[in-house]
Formats: sequence, C-alpha cells, structure tokens
Amino acid sequence: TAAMASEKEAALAASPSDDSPTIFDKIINKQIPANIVYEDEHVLAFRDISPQAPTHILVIPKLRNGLTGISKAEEKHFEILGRLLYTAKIVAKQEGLDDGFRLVINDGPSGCQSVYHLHIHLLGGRQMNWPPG
Ligand code: IU
Repeated sequence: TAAMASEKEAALAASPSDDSPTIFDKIINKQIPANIVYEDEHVLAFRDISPQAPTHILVIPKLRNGLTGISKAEEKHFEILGRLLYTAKIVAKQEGLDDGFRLVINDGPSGCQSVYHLHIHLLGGRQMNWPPG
C-alpha cells in the first residue's frame, strides 16, 4: 500500500547514527497528543499513528539512554528491555488479544526502522502472516 511504501521510504531516509531527540520525546513529554494506553515511571505505550492492524501499539522507554535501536543494547539496558517486553504482554492482555499477537522490533534501514528511539510494535486483532514483508 501507499502507507507501507512511505514507511519504507521514511526508514531509508532516517539516519541510524542520529541520536538527536525524536518525535517520541514530544509524546513522552505530552508536547504532542498521543493515544496513550499504558504509562508508568519507565515505560509508555501509545497507539501507532498509522496502524497496520486493529491493535497497533508502540511500547517505548521513557528514557532512551542510548537505545536508539535494539542493536545498541548493552548490559545497562537489561532491566528496561525486560520492562518493555513485560509491558507489551500486559497491554496485549488489556487489549483483549487472548488469541495471540505479534511483537516486532525494526532495526536499521534494512529492518525498516524510521524512528531512532527503541520501540516494540504490538500488533493484533487480525490473523498475522509469515514471513513478514
Ligand atoms: P519503525 O519501526 O521505526 O518503522 O516504527 C515507527 C513507527 O512510529 C511507525 O509505525 C509510525 O507509524 C509510528 N509513528 C507514530 O506512531 N507517530 C509519529 O508521530 C511518527 C511515527 I513520525
């Protein structure tokens, strides 16, 4: 679709080495609106602006702390990485995705990453396919 094509274009245009603040900081700081479905001290989850499934939520760390992407993970990130995965599970339950769901982390240009603030996609509410595109 056109939306998917532009997402890929955005991913290929984004700079993996750019560690300047992203739009997600503005969402975290409530400077721009987002449909927030879960929030605690460490983690925020909000609906993706361009949903690819009936449920499409992004789970992100409030403090990026160098995690522009999963490829930048170090031992200091062990705790937040666990929190992100656990939150994805909590939100999947909250969304009623009892039949199953998918978690995705895109990394780098080839992985189609367009925002360089680590995020887990939670997708559900329809039958997923394999392999992904
Ligand atoms: P990606 O894995 O980096 O490609 O995912 C970035 C996602 O962020 C993508 O699904 C966008 O639709 C989504 N998004 C958003 O929800 N709100 C925004 O303001 C922007 C991107 I920019």
